[in-house]
Formats: sequence, C-alpha cells, structure tokens
Amino acid sequence: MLILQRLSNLSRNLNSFKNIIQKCPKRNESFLSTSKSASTLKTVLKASLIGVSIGFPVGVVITTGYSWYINKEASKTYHLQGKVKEIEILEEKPPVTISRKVISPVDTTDLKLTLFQYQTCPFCCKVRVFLDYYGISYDIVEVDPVLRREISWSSYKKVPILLTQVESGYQPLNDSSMIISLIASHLRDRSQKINDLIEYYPSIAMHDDNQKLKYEIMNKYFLMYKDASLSVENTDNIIEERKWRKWADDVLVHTLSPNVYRTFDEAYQTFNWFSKVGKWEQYFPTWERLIMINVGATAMWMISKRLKKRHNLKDDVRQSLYDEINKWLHAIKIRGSTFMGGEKPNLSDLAVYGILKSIEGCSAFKDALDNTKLSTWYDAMVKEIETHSGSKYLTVK
Ligand SMILES: N[C@@H](CCC(=O)N[C@@H](CS)C(=O)NCC(=O)O)C(=O)O
Repeated sequence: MLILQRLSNLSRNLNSFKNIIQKCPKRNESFLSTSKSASTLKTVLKASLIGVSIGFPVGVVITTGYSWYINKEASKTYHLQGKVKEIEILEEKPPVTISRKVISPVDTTDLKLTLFQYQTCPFCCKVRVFLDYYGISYDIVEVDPVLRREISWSSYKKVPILLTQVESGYQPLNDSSMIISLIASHLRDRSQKINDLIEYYPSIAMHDDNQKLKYEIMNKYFLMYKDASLSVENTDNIIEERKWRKWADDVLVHTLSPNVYRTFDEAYQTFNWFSKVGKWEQYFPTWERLIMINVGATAMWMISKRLKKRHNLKDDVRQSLYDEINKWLHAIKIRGSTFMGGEKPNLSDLAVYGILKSIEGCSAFKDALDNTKLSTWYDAMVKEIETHSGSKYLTVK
C-alpha cells in the first residue's frame, strides 16, 4: 500500500513538473536555455525514470503477492461458503453477574430476557429502546469492552446479545436488527415461539469484498407474519419501515464515530461520558476503567479518521451528521405525521431514536439539536418510550 502511495505521489510530482513546463512556457524557455539548468533537469528526469522503472515492478510484485496471499487465505475457507451456522442453544444460563434489572410495570409478556451490552453502543441502545417502548422487563449484563469476559461463553463476539429463556434452555439472539425483528414477530403472534422463529433468521457464511469469511444473518429486517394476510397499504408501510431500518444501520450509524471522536479532546470527553452512563466505576475495577477510557479514546480518535474516509463523510463531519438527520426529518415531513410510523412510532422510528440516543451526552448531539430541527421528533420519541406506549398495542397472549 505504502509503495503504491509513494508511486502515485511520484507520478503526481512528475505531473506537476510537467504542468510547470506546459503552463509557464516563457519561464521554462529561459530555464531550459541555461546549460546548467538543462543538465539539472536531465538528472532529475533520469532519476525519476530510474525511480519509476524500479518502483513500478516492485509495486506490481508486492500488489500481486498481496492479492495472491489474500486469495490463498480465502481458498482455505471457500468450501464454507453458503454453509448455514448451527443454531447455538445453551442448556444452562452462563454464570454472569447481572448488572441491573429493568422492571416494567406494564409487562404482559412471559419473556425472560438478559441483554449483554455496552450502555452506549448504538446497536444496544436500539434494542433497549425497542424493549422499553413495549414495556418488556429485562436484565442487563454490562460487558467490559476491552476484555469481554462476560460473553466468553458465546462464539459471537459482538454486543448486543439477547439471551432468551426457552423451553429447552437459553437461546442467544445475536444482532440488534435480528433481535428486534424476531421479538416483534413473537409479540404480533405469541404462538410463534422464539426457538421456532430463530429458524427463519439463519446465519450463512459468505466472503466479503476483501475475501474475508463472515456470517450474514438472513431476513434480519423482516418480520414473520405467518399466515396473516396484509393489505397493499400495510405492505407499503412495511417496505418503507424496512428501508429506513436498514438506512439507520448502513448509513446513519456510520456518521457517529467520526463525529464523537472528531478530536482527541472530544474522544476523551465521549469516553468519560460512556464511563458515567455505563456506570463503569460501579462495574469495573479502577485500573480496568482507566484502560477502557484512555486506550479507547486514543484508539477511536485514530480509527475515526479511517472511518470518515471509508464511509465518505464530508471534511466537516458534523455536516454529514446534519445531512442524514435532515434526510430522515424530510421523509417524516412528506408523510405528514409525527412519526415515520404515522401517529405512533414504527420500528424505524425506534431504530433511529436508539442510534441517536447513544450519543446524547456528546457535543455532536448538542450541535445536531442546534443545527437541525431534530428536537420536535426526538422529544416526541422520548415521551413514547418513557410511557412504554407500545404496550397498548400488544395483544395479551
Ligand atoms: N450488526 C451488529 C453490530 C454489532 C456491533 O458491531 N457491536 C459492536 C459494539 S457497538 C461490537 O460489539 N464490536 C466488537 C467489539 O467491541 O469488540 C448489530 O446490529 O448488533
């Protein structure tokens, strides 16, 4: 990579040299007319040509070697392509300490849930917002983001993981969008049991653009309606809801890191806020908390520059955040209702709210409130979640 970059710098230098000659003919005529300058120019050109003739083949060899290595590594896992991951189920609950319990007075479900999470992870916030809106009780296990001991029992190494108690043991659900779609399908029709529904969300092995093997969860934005027949209007709303849920995961969420870790100071403030709202002081020893804050802030500040490039954010990353928020608000305005879901939030409202809630204590969020018209929709959402207003729409059993 470095060599390729150097090569491209060299060719850029040669080009600007060429531009000087082409754009300033008069100045270059006199420059070329002195023999000393002419010989200097010759030496520079010669050196450049030697550089290019050595650098280019070396670059080609390295690039070819690298892609050969990547393909060789990928070939070891190609036979796994299309393989469906076995659904893991635990006979016993893993021996973990519950950090806190969220008890909802309006819970009519029999769900026994434990959420393994980071308090300020946007995907975890999405799941909490969903459960809170429907007034479902759950236990929380706060995971140490550096050592992740609390999820050592799981082969899936990300959070959120929602552990659900089922007849035959404990069923872990991985991935925020799959968790929400699966539980929402169950809430619509409680005869659809969690361990039956999970069959509709298989994880399938595939290689990404970099030939890396990863498991993709199928249908994660789809609810299972079983035999229910849906009107055209309902189907349109479902498609729209799915589109915005996907946008929240694929686009909106990627504007967060470059914003909250924009400068080292901002990254440090952000991690201190994570520590405060995640109650790290209470759950982790001081040395671990200090590592989490200092290592986390430094690493994320550096990584955020790469993320900004990877997700094509503007130089002023705040503007990219405002642009996406405005896109969302504009779509609601066109619908002519308080929420994307109409007069009550749908799953896309809950997803977008959850994602933005994860940066509530950061200056990026305050800037977004000051520079967009976010607050009307956001405040309405706060009220809906605080009052568990989704519980009204749940059929009992
Ligand atoms: N697609 C997943 C993404 C989950 C994810 O990336 N979680 C991050 C935390 S925000 C994580 O656990 N990363 C691995 C790590 O921290 O080691 C979801 O929606 O749940």
